[in-house]
Amino acid sequence: MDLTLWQYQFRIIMLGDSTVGKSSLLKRYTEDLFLESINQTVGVDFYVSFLEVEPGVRVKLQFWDTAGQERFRSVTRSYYRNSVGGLLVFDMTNRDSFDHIKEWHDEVRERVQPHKVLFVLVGQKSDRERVVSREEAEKLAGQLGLPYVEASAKTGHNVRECFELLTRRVYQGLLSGEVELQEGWDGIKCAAPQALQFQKASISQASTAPKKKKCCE
Ligand SMILES: Nc1nc2c(ncn2[C@@H]2O[C@H](COP(=O)(O)OP(=O)(O)O)[C@@H](O)[C@H]2O)c(=O)[nH]1
Ligand SMILES: [Mg+2]
Repeated sequence: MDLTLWQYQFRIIMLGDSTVGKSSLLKRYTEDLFLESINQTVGVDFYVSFLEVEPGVRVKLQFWDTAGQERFRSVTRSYYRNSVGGLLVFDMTNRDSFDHIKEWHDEVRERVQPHKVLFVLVGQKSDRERVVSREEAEKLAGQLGLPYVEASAKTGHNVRECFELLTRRVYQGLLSGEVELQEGWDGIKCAAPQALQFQKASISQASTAPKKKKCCE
């Protein structure tokens, strides 16, 4: 597979308290590595990976990882702004990190307006003894309207599922019109801008908006 070929690019952000294992999840997913003492992220880290969401439709995933500003609750607006997907991560062995999920969720939603970010809730460190039960995590996920996955960057359990679920959710959101390609916003990019222009023109001429919006056909 030629990895330089992609139809869409989604920008994804990692959210949640410091030390919940955001960088470890990314490292496990993109490099299949786990480090017991992972370096504190310095600057904003970028990771890239590719996923085929349906036959012939390849998505380039661009991940942004915080530079440890989350420790001081000082993540800047520019970090959120151009993102279409977010993994909301808490540590199942750390109740505070779970209690802060709603704040992360609300803060991001508020800051990205008028755009929308789609989330998946992740309970991390499933290899360790938990203090947050599956029931309460599922209840919160239900209240926020998000899917919930329990994972471990250490063992690799469900790591792929978290990222693939989020990617497919964004892709479905794109097809249904829940999220849209927009000029001047980098949350979603399309590899063929001319096709996008053409599609926009045909949508504005059509009396009813099509249900499926694909720019690369
Ligand atoms: N037991 C266990 N430890 C983990 C897991 N994920 C991360 N860690 C450890 O938790 C600490 C913080 O991880 P890090 O990825 O830097 O968290 P971040 O601050 O959210 O990016 C590191 O010492 C990791 O080795 C996991 O799934 N299980
Ligand atoms: Mg980190």
